[in-house]
Amino acid sequence: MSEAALIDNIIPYSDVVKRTARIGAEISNIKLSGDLPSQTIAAINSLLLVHKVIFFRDQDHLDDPEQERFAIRLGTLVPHPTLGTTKGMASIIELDSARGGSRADVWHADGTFTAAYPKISVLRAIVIPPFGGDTIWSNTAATYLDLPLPLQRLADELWAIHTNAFDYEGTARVREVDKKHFDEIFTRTIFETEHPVVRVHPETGERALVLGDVVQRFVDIPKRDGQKLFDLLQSHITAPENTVRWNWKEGDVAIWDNRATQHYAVNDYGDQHRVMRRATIEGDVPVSVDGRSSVTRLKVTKQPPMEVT
Ligand SMILES: O=C(O)CCC(=O)C(=O)O
Ligand SMILES: [Fe+2]
Repeated sequence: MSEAALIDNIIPYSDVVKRTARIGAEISNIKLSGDLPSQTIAAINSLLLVHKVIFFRDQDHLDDPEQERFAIRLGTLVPHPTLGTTKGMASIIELDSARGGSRADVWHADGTFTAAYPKISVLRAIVIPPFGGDTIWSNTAATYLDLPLPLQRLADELWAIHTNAFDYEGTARVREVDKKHFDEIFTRTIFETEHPVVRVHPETGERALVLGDVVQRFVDIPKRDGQKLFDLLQSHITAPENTVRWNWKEGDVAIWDNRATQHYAVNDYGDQHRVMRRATIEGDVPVSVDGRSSVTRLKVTKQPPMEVT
């Protein structure tokens, strides 16, 4: 049976509504849980591979344990490499706007400063402000396909170094509380990882760009040329035609294929309260077009701050 037929048997086409031509679909009439039949999980995975990010409204029945019971059906849960997890959970992190490090207003795929970065993230809206606070995703496989052939060839050959100690203040709207969180928690261990700029997706075989604001530089390319190349390629990723924007309601769940997307949480809700919880699924080490794998070059845990006497 083809994948399309599989989906239609389990999740009717009428319950899948595309949000844009290139990325995003809303799926209705499914109650996410750890108890879904395996055919439904397989259909969700197929929809994810096609649409890159899928949205489910009205999932208010989920709590943290049930979010993880569902997420674990898609793979192995992993803690965040520096943030750890919410107490008692295998992977869930909480992003609470009142606290530092909660505003992901940089273009990124999750955890690309590590080699085997997550393959899927499952994000649940807990508290949503009356205005603002949307999230935008881009399809990095469609972006690659849409590049002119000579730029595809150039990208195929490039490698980039991703680090969590990136230029955060130069990229995002950073509050004092965010800076403190970045210095003391997010970068408590500093990673530098070399990824191919084009990875071959392990399930679909598609070529997808691996970039984002955590890129520090390209391998063997001087800084100034590298910045221009980065701006050129990243600007195709963030082109509106390659993106979908989701206006959250409390109880919504978004699931994205982190191997073929980037995302950006729009920081336009001021001091209003916004809380999200994310479960994360382990990924595999990216492989380039010519069959080489990503490598972590640096992993250093900072010394605890010196005590002032
Ligand atoms: O707050 C959001 O909408 C997205 C946050 C984010 O980047 C993530 O959960 O990976
Ligand atoms: Fe993220």
